[in-house]
Amino acid sequence: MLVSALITGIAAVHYYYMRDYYLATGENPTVLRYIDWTLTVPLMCVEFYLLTKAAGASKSLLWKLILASVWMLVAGYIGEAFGNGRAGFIALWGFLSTLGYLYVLYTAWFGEVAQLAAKSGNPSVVSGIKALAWFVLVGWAIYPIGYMCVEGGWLNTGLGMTSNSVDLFYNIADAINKIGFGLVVYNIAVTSSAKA
Ligand SMILES: *C/C=C(C)/C=C/C=C(C)/C=C/C1=C(C)CCCC1(C)C
Repeated sequence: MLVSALITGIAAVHYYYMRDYYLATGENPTVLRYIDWTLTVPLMCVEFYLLTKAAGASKSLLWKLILASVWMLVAGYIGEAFGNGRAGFIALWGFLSTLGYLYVLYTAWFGEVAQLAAKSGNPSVVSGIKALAWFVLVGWAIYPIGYMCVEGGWLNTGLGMTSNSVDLFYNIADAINKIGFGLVVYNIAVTSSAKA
């Protein structure tokens, strides 16, 4: 619960900064956005680790998840900040970023996290990890949609989406995922403590 509070708290502070930045410049707050994600997404990996720790999750699992998610964000930042409308560059870094995403997605659905959840023998951990895995599959997939709206991105050139849509998608996705993760973790905490 503490980690969930940190995630939403850190995001809240960054949203105030992002609002000020947007009002002052009229530009997308890309740097602030990625600073926020670089703190909050690894904390989501910490949640996966803590929830499966009793079933034997190792530190190396935690580091693999953190590394994959930071790779995803660094590659995405490079594509977004230095793309300058170049379609090939943006697609390449978007692809490289997606590799990190797929690693987290795989681990949550079929890999170590899923296996440890099954091993835990705790039904609220099993269903909670499944719910988080759904968030990673559906909620996290909104971000690449936003990314593809940047100038030179596939949805920008293909469907005429503007770079304003980037922030719209990112804002919606942040609300869904950060609050969603928090509610799932809260539910696990409440149902597990009721049984204990
Ligand atoms: C609270 C913030 C969260 C959960 C942020 C998640 C961000 C992503 C899942 C971003 C993914 C990206 C790709 C998979 C490819 C294109 C570049 C990114 C960084 C937007």
